[in-house]
Amino acid sequence: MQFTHAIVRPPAATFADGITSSGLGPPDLALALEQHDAYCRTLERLGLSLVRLPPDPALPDSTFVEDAAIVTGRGAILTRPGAPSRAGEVTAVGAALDRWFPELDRITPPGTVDGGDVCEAGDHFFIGLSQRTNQEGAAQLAAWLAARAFESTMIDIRETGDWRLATSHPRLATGDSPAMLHLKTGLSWLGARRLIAWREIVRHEALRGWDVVEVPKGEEYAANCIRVNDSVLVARGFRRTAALLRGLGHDVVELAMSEYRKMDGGLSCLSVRW
Ligand code: CIR
Repeated sequence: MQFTHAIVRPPAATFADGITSSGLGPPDLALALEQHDAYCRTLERLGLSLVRLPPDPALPDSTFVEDAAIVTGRGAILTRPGAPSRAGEVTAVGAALDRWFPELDRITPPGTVDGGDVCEAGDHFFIGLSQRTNQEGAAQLAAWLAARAFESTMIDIRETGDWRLATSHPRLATGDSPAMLHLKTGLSWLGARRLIAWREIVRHEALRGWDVVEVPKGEEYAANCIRVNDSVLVARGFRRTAALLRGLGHDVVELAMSEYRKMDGGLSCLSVRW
């Protein structure tokens, strides 16, 4: 769909206190703010009006607004983030969405869902079962989507998952690949039937029938890219991925993401788009 709006929230002074497993060291706040600013300007240049939430130092991960809500062309639902330290993030995102979506639904206990586990691909949604999104939350979301005539399939990315839906492919986080925090860490929609994915899930049965582009080895971080209207935003510094996408005809915009990567965040996490 054509996006017209996005919620964004700059990182707070406590950004470095957020959850991370990257081992890349603490983020530089000034640089993170600069990168956030460039991200916002790009969304505006692509035609989006921004709803800017103020930074909240009590919620160090709150710049990753994507995890707090799922917005579709047929309604919006607030999540229930899987990390307890992130539970409070939903309040401000919900208040911001209320103007456009007064009948906001929400994931309820014991369900948990992080927006980063929800990959919209037109009328189809891929839902990741992860350390953050549990079976109950995924089932609630699938029912909510079905009531709005969306289809969904689940992809289990838990290291110790039962792989019911992925009988013939290896577990994630083995070998030399990093672990997948959210489904969209390793899967993004590029428009029409095209997806980009980590090698580990390229052959997942939920992706059968889709045109799945494999992210070049060593450039896994770049799999978290976002299609925004007629462009695809890709993290800067992943030349093979950018060239691959350009070769497929995409208008690629590269954005510096180094400070967000240090906190396990990617391009999609920094906005809720509709
Ligand atoms: C977290 O671990 O929750 C944050 N530090 C990063 C969240 C990134 N969000 C996303 O991929 N949707």
